Amino acid sequence: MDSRAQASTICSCHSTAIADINCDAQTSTQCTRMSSCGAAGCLQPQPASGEDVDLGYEHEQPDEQPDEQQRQQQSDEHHNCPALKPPPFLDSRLDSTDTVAADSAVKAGSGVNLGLRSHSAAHPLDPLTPTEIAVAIASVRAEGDTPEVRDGMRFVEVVLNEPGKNVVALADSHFFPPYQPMLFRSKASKATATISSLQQQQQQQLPPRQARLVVYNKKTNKTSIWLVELSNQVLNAPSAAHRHHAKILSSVVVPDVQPPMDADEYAECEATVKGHGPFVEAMKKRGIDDMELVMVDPWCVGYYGEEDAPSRRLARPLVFCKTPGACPLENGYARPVEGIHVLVDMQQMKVIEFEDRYLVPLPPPDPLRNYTAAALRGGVDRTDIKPLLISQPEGPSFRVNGYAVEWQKWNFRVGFTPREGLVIHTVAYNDGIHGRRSIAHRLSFVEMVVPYGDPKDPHYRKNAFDIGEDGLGKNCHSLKRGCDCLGYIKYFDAHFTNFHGEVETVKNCVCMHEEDHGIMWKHQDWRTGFEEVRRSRRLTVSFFCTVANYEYGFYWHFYQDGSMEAEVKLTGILSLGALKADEHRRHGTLIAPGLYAPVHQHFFVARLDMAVDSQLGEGLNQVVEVNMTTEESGPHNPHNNAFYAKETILRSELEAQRDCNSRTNRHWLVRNTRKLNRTGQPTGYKLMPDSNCLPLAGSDAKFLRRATFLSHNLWVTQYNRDECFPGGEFPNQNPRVGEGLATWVKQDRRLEETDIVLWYVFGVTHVPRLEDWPVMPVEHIGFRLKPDGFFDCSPAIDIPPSKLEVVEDTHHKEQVSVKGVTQPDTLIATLISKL
Ligand SMILES: [Cu+2]
Repeated sequence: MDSRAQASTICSCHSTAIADINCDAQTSTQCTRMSSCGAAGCLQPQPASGEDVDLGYEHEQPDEQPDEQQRQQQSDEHHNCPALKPPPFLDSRLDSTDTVAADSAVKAGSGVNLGLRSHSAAHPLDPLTPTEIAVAIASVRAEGDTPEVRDGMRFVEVVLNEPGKNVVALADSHFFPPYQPMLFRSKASKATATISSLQQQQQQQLPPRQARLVVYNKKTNKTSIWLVELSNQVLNAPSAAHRHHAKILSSVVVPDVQPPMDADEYAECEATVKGHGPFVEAMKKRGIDDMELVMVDPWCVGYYGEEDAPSRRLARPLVFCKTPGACPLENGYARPVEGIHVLVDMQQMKVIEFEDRYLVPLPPPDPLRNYTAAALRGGVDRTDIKPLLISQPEGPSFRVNGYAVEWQKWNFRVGFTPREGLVIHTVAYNDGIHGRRSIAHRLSFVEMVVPYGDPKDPHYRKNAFDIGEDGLGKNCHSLKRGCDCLGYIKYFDAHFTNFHGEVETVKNCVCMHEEDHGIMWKHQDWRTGFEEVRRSRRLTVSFFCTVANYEYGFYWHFYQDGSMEAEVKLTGILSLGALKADEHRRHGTLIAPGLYAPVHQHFFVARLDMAVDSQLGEGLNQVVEVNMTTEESGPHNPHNNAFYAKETILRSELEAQRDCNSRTNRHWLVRNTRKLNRTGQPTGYKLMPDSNCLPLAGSDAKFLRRATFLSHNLWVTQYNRDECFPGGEFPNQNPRVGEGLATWVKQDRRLEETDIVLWYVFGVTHVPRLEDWPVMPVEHIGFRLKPDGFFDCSPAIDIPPSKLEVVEDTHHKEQVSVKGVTQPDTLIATLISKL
């Protein structure tokens, strides 16, 4: 919940500006969202800078990059600030908000060229453009039978209806010519093309893009799903009126569901509760007269019984109160208001239940509650941090073309949805003479659950499904270079609908950059002192979101040894309760006098649609569980030292419900069933768990009805394009037990050689610490995907040696060397001279 309120953000790195703020003054804020349409229903699509609405894939694009002069012109057109010019090999559609290094000596053509074609048309996996979103919304709205129906439409989600894998493969045959030769279009020119080759081209044209809309009707309380075809002709129509008529492919009312809540609803709910007479009286009883100090955080009600049925759209807010006379940037979560029961009908937008049940004094203002810079926090910031600058004078080693990314030998596409946030599509590795080898079709986070362990009201009701009830993508942040990200950054924007059908853009919400990552490999010959060492570098793609009091950062790291890592960074503010003076609860941690943080868990579900050495959709993968096993004592193990990696094929979906086991170093391999490496073993990638846990709530806990997928750490399913969200698409107030993953696997589909989807469930049990207050230092959790027999030797062997660095300080310059170690060049020269 939250960001709720399109809450404006102030970056803490703007310390100068903030330090100048008088706490009594109204602070200025920066809105991170920009609407391209002023009023509900108004169709004024504003194409993004450089946005190309030409969806005709039939145009052959030139292989060559534009010449230097053209590149310079393009760059100048898009960049008013000379210091912010991108290197010319970067996407020419970069706009002025793309932050790039100010290094002047950027060489054209540096970076690796894997044959990625430049293109101006959208790839079928590109997220919807603002124009496409606006056209889809206008078309659906126009379908409303009456003005009342049209007025009641609220647009929960408008996303690309992702095409089938065959369509993606066809498109990739254009973007990555060596990959799919059988689909690669004939290169014959139109002038000389034969009739058959023209027919072939026609057949190979990609289908029009489609949008999928989730629409909630506030008047009827009905939820519907729409599919709209976005034809080229409509998007290029001369007037807005014509653009209303995109083709409606289907519309279905989904019974018995409540779609995710929206920031607009949260803001309205807060205002409604603060205007409710009995609530105002209850606040007065607690000494609160100024409703401006009150914070109302709506939480979804979950499903505990028929009273929570989705025939009503419900929220149970939590209430907090800031301190009178304190700074407007005060941490308001430090003073929870206990004992008030409020139930809000979010459709009618009115309080339908209110009860002032008991009185707990507000915690006294905690002097350690704030997290602003020193002047406002009332503390002292440390002063001994020297500048640390990331310098990439030749630019980055990645290349970007639209949403396609190449880095070193990796290539993939960036996607973004309001629900999942960042999506990584079509991950592949360029493996020399073996060509472009596929690893995964689609990677994303598809559900979260955060259950709390305190049995008392209101905490027992806190079981947030942050993806299905709210959405990670639509709560994302605009990131800022120097604060959120360091170095040479490529940012991607995200375009959404808001609740009223207006298109909003969050600039710079996905950050991509390179990071030094310490040592990749190293060996020193102890006899000669000869040493080889290579530094590791990783490419990091990430986004951050705020869900009520918490922040989550989602990172995908790509390494030079063929590994990938998924990492979640948890930070933000604890969800707190107030205690009476003499009260103690064992279900949490006392943070400050009267202030208490209940224990809880954070669970994440990653959906990994794998394609190891498979062409997309080919279905030649299987999953093998590996357990390190102690050899039985006997003639084969006379010294009792033997152990081995025991492999078990997970042959069906019911067999493939597995849990982590650190005692056996359990992990899972996704193997290609046909492709062998040089030792005759199947090629594969392994899923390596990090620390993990399972739910600590009793098996009869009500939230587990909706979260049956938490009962195992690993699930494996046969790919089905309709199976996307493990708790179903609408977990909010969901009365159905075990909907989603737990139901799908009852089919027990075969997994021995098929198109595999891994569902990895991982979590952290959070026993709050005093050190998590007032804002929690990042907690890390994640997993790795590592090649296992995929390559014939270390793919990191070809990383070149780094140059020795010259360290400069104010007194002297010296060459860095390690005492006792002969430099390689010197040693090699010596060895050669002895030959
Ligand atoms: Cu936590």
